[in-house]
Amino acid sequence: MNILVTGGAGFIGSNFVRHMLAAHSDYRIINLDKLTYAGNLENLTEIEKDPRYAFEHGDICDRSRVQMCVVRYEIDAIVHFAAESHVDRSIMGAAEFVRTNAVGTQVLLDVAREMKIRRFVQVSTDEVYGSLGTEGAFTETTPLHPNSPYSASKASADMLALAYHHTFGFPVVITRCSNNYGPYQFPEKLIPLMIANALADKPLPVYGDGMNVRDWLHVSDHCRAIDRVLHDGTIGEVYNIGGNNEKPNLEIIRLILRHLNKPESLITFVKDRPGHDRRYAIDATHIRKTLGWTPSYTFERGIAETIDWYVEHAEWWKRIVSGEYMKYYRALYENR
Ligand code: NAD
Ligand code: TDX
Repeated sequence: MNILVTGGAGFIGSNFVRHMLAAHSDYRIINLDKLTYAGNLENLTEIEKDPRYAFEHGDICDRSRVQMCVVRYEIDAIVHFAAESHVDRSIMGAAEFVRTNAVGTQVLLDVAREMKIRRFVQVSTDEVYGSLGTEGAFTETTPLHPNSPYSASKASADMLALAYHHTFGFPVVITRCSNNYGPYQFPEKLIPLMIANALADKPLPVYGDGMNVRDWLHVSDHCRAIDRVLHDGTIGEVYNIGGNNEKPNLEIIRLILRHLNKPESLITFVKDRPGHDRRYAIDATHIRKTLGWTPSYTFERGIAETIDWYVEHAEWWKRIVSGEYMKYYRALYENR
């Protein structure tokens, strides 16, 4: 099978490319990525010379570029990760989110339909469901209620994908996963940001009261779930993916500090994120029952391995947290 992965130089995409090459010896993986600030070919150095892998630099909004990839590599299936993915950046400016996440998905769907692609996996997020109170969990039938420009743009993409299925019978499947953690996550996100700051003895900026809850899943378990949905998911269906692992942000931050032997005095409460969703929790019964997927990582093991990975790969994130990134960091956190 020849698979076009979009956004394969990002956090989850690069873990997925590695997973697929390891799990399927006869597959070819083509990575189409624009290399935005979040795309980093260093995430793929281990496999870049594998003859079953190819990189194509390009934008998913560029129709002819997408068409060329599909024809040249005789693509059978598309797994679509490429996105602007950070909620805080979407609050600073929504234009790129609408362009890549909504319009980019429409361009991909159009080309894929024209070229009779056999399967299209739309990689989405639990954030499209909005925010929960203290009880309950999102199921696949929970109405969409996106609250941030980021989640609104992802919900638009999901709606387009489902509309292409309904209208044209196009073979779409959608996955909606909870928060991922693991190696190669861009340091703007909670866990790598807190690890990097703690290692540098810098303040850890906690939004609001630190009691917002996220449902954390190791990235390799997410990749295994997408692999299952790609192969055996029912066309037109949505699959929630999550590990039943809800944690308030402060608990995660304290755990990181303990693991690194750093003082809790580094914790600094800052102004809340505007429109901050209070709690996410995923009910993953559907994928567990129908596709037999279960997470393999416990959170204790996954988070310990992840913190150690960032300690051992300081050169990877130190290259990122200089230059352009510092401009963004100052704009978001200075005087907050
Ligand atoms: P990321 O920001 O680390 O990576 C995004 C990748 O997409 C980068 O390599 C970037 O260069 C590429 N890209 C951006 N715009 C592009 C464009 N116009 N054309 C081609 N490539 C482009 O993101 P991530 O955290 O790996 O998330 C990947 C996907 O998974 C996203 O669709 C996101 O919504 C979804 N998701 C993420 C999480 C999470 O916790 N990180 C959870 C659920 C779902
Ligand atoms: O500096 C910070 N301080 C802080 O308190 C940052 C960056 C985050 N937070 C809080 C906000 C959230 O409650 O930590 C929590 C997690 O924040 P993020 O890492 O930005 O993730 P989140 O907003 O939950 O969105 C993530 O999960 C779903 C991904 O970024 C999305 O791409 C995915 O769809």
